[in-house]
Amino acid sequence: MKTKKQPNILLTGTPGVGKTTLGKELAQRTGLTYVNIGDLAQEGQLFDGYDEEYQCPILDEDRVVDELDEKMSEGGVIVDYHGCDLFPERWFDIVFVLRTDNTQLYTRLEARGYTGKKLQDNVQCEIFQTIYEEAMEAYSKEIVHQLPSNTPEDMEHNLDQIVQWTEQWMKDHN
Ligand code: DAT
Repeated sequence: MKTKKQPNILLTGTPGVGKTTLGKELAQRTGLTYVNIGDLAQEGQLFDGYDEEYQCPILDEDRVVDELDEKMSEGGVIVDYHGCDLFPERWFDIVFVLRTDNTQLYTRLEARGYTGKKLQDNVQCEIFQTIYEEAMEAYSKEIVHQLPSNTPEDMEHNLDQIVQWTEQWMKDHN
């Protein structure tokens, strides 16, 4: 197996918790590559059908995994997705689940134009900590960390923590 010089990081959590904002800034600060799974699927049309209820295309998970597998084995990738059990466990060195208080999240998703069932289901997903539980099932518990993401101060603190972790990982592996 090839040894990686840079770690792979998964940023996951309910839509609206701040994965994209954090991931892009993290890429700037660490030099790692940011990959948004939604965008990747859109660009490659990696879809398999259409979800009428949520009015969105359904991700073709196998094709997404195939598309990224080689890049992941090289390391240095920050993956952003609102789910986590579709990826091979071996891909990630650490998993961060961003968490947002539900009133805060409601406001953010409403601003994004979510309404009705889509808005309610996403807020409920956060209340039931669905993605956190999915992450704890899919990955070794020691590598799964929750990060509060309510304020700009939280964002800055999270960035600092992950940058520090990344630097340490690279010292330990090079
Ligand atoms: P996601 O990629 O998880 O869907 P996002 O990065 O697009 O989320 O963020 C959604 C909105 O919330 C966006 O307007 C930025 C804002 N936001 C994200 N994290 C925040 C934080 N920690 N404090 C305040 N606002 C935040």
